[in-house]
Amino acid sequence: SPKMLSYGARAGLPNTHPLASQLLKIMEEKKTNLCVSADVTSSIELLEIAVMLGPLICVLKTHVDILEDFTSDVASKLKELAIKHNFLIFEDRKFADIGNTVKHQYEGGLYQISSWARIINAHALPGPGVLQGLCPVGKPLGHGCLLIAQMSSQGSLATGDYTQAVVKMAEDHSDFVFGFISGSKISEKPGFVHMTPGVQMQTGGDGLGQQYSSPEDVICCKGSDIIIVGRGILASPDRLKPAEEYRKAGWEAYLKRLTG
Ligand code: 5IU
Repeated sequence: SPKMLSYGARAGLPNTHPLASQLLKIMEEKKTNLCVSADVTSSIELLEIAVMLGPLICVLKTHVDILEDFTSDVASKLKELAIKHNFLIFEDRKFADIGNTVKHQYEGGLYQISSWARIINAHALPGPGVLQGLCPVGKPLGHGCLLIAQMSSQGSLATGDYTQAVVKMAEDHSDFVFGFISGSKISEKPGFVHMTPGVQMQTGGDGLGQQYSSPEDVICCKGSDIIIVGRGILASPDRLKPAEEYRKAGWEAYLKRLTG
């Protein structure tokens, strides 16, 4: 298993993006590498998840466009909860258009994502123009972007040379890109943060292409930094208990990786 620097040590390196620094410090302080994917359709439920699980997570991942009742007030409340419980909000928007279009999608429309999400992600597929559109909106606000280098779904085309080209694009735009969505550690640069979706204690799939790995495998064997867990936590009637189990499993896998 890949032995590595601690989250805290990486936070203090000179080339670490300020948002990556903030995130790595949160992880160290709260002893959590858990990102909850709050894939719910009601705003009240989203806010309940943020209230209840806020203390256990480093990142809350949202899909704002699946909410049936979004208002700017929901975004304001989410921001308050993020400050109160010290987590970052990640809108999993997967920007994938030309620069001019993604610029509007990021700052405008119904959701005004740049006004409340500290983290967004983008596909590298359109080329660097996607970042040229997003960066002027997000960078002045201190936000950052993850590039999607691999996907957890079966038959994903984001593999091999494509993944390597994404790593290169991230390195060329490290003033705004601070990490990756990937299944494993794909960059040797310790300032980059790797976040991995498709995580459950019970491996297997969901029948719609999703493929699951365990926290231990993702953090300890694959060398990723953060586990992203949705239904592994949300499908349970008592979400607090599985969230604490995932936090503990992710953290113990990290400690195991640290000590080799
Ligand atoms: N997500 C993935 N795989 C990916 C990417 C994003 O599952 O490659 I990029 C999102 C989709 C969903 C969450 O919002 O992560 C995973 O949810 P479950 O843990 O419920 O499968």
